[in-house]
Amino acid sequence: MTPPTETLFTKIINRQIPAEIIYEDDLAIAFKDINPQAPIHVLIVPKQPLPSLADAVPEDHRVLGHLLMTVKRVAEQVGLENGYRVVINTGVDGGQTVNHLHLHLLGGRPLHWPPG
Ligand code: IU
Repeated sequence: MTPPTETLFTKIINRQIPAEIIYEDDLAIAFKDINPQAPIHVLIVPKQPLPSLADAVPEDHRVLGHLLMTVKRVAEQVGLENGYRVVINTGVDGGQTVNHLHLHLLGGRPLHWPPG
């Protein structure tokens, strides 16, 4: 299990560092990725600092469901009517670099499969 640590995402949530925030509610925040991998690349982040999906417990089901519904809402908000991809990099082999759970919302061009 990844030890809980404060990451830059906590600082974004607390407005200690800037980000282009496009959605926020009690449980989640969404902001544009600083290094976009597609024309639209948004991160959906729980305010609760769960390090990764691998650290989730059954009691987290409400926030996990909320995150997916937030992806859908944000995808509609930014006009991704042709479809999109949702990615949760998890752990070292999953390519996770920030130890605060986040969902990547990618779209605005046809996306290839499989990913690298
Ligand atoms: P990953 O799944 O942990 O690899 O994704 C982390 C993402 O967070 C990555 O796409 C970064 O560009 C992005 N990011 C950001 O948007 N703003 C930040 O301050 C930091 C990382 I640190």
